[in-house]
Amino acid sequence: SHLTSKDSSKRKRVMIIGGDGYCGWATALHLSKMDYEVAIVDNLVRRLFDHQLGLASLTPIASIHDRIRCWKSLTGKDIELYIGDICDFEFLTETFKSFEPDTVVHFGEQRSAPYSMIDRSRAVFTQHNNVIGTLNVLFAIKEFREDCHLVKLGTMGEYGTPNIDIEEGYITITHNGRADTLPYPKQGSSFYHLSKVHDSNNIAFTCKAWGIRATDLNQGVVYGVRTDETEMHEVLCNRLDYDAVFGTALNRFCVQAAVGHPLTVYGKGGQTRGYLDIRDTVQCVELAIANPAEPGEFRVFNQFTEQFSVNDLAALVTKAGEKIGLDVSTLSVPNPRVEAEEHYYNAKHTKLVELGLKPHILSDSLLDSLLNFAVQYKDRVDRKQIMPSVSWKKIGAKPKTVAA
Ligand code: NAD
Ligand code: USQ
Repeated sequence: SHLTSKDSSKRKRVMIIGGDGYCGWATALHLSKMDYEVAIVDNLVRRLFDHQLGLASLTPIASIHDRIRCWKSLTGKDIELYIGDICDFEFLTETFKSFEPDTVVHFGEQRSAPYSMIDRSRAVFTQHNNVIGTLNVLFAIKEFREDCHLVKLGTMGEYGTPNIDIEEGYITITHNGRADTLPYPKQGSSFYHLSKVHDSNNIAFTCKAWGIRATDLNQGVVYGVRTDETEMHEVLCNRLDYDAVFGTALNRFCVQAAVGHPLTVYGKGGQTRGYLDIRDTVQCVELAIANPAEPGEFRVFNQFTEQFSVNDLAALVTKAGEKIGLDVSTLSVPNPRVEAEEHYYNAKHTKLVELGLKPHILSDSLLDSLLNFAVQYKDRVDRKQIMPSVSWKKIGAKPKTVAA
């Protein structure tokens, strides 16, 4: 009825694209808990990749329908669900007209660098899915919801590993006596990371041309699995990827330690990246939503809390594993990627802290709990999925099956 009409309700309406995934599911529950009106948009393609590649999350994950029903029964809160592909503009139009979002949080992309380097068709899929999906979101905002704030998940990997400090989005350069503040140079090192660079360019342009308000969250590597909301019930449990295609560094090392597999350090192990706890992912996204960008503003935040090299992580997991009685060894794996293995790295990350982020820094207790979590599910681990099988140099034009 008009009494509960969407625009008159004071609760902010947040559409979470990719809300069935690792970051998106945790964020959807957190925002629902914080009394935002939440809708999930997802085409479940991530679950299909698992089937196609023969992979599975360490944790058993319930269907999105069961997840949402369970949340409703525990909290009384509704999460709306729209199943479909954002590359289909008619579908996206319907979701916008029906839900009328004040904020769109866009997690809905193919996010694995190795997946994008399997073969030509996966490289093309990744860039099409990510770039066209984001373009459609920009057009939907322009056409149907021009005041809607776009919170877009980018990646620290857009910057690469330059031999100077990494700023948050922009750098002021003086050249031949003139100065300007320009987009920070981008050097993605996979077709996936480059898809995010292309997205950033499209978003920046539409902020200028159409007055879109957008926040690009250049997130580092996420670790952990539990958040306050997902641990309320086993049906709400989040996914935890440990395989060589979708698993990320620290999560993989904890699962490897739990099953007695040597830690897979690629190359020299000096690769340094920004990392953050998934509990901080949900906090950062909430801060960005609560403090929106201005119309026409293209705001960039570097979303991570600490820097580690791969060797640092291996040492931390080795020490934490020993404490709970695991015998952890490390294996130097020939690097399947093309990347710097020893390099300077110093990236700014102050803007989210200025908005109030209280970081969960990587502690002994978190490592201990993540390791124990992995031990609890260790019978589900398929050891054949641990060693990398996708090579940046051997990427082929022909469709490849990735089997160990
Ligand atoms: P994920 O694969 O677990 O989740 C992505 C979700 O998006 C999936 O549920 C998938 O089905 C959905 N999706 C993909 N394409 C879609 C489309 N065309 N239409 C509708 N839904 C679609 O990934 P994640 O780890 O949760 O990452 C979420 C976002 O955060 C990604 O954009 C990723 O690049 C970014 N990010 C992730 C990490 C990390 O460490 N996991 C780090 C930095 C940035
Ligand atoms: N690495 C190892 N051993 C492993 C796995 C990874 O040495 O077993 C190394 C990689 O070579 C790389 C680094 O660890 O140098 C990080 O690799 P990763 O797989 O953890 O992360 P990455 O491929 O960069 O991608 C992940 C997410 C992606 C997100 C990105 C943030 O999958 O969606 O964008 O982290 S960032 O790294 O800041 O670009």
